[in-house]
Amino acid sequence: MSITLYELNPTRSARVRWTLLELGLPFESVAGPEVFAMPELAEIHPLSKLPALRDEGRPLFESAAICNWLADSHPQAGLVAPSGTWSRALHDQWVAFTLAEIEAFLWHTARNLFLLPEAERVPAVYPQNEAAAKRGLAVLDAHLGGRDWMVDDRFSLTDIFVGYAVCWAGWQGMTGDLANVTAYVERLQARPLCPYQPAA
Ligand SMILES: N[C@@H](CCC(=O)N[C@@H](CS)C(=O)NCC(=O)O)C(=O)O
Repeated sequence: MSITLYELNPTRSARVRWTLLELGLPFESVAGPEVFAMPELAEIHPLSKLPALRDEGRPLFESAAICNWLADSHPQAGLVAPSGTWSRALHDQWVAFTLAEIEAFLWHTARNLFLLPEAERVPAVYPQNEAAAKRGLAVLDAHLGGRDWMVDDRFSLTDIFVGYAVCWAGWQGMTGDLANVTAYVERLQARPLCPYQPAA
């Protein structure tokens, strides 16, 4: 078995790192800012983004696709419910919700904060994106009232996935008034294999 993860902390590659660690899978890490310029990354990801993975030589990109593949192909670990179950539908629901209703807005702000050339940045999008991300975060806060974890009230891949976006929002100072989300982040970061950093 051979798995190579192209990564850079604290990008979304942290989701894949945590999934691999929870599954107990050995992997080679190709890490650092220089990864973005590597031809071998461009051979996996058409936009040379992270994370990217090779599994037995096969290329895969997008954190959701990679994490689902790793958990699905090691079902004995029970990290995600099998396809065709209601629990899996809920996992898919929260992954899609996180990407569409929270992470897209965090990413749009990040692009305008430091990725785009200065002349192309539009600071006017920050408050709009923050308001939109907070609507999604409020949904998670309500869902987490009275439960510790996102699906079936047990830690799963859903928490690795959703947890990254919630931590990212925390790094941006957006979660201070959300008590359930704040407690959830503390639970996530208390897990021994969690690679998500506490907010500065
Ligand atoms: N939807 C993708 C996001 C990929 C992505 O945008 N990754 C960022 C790091 S978090 C990146 O590689 N940025 C470099 C760039 O945009 O050129 C995923 O979840 O894997």
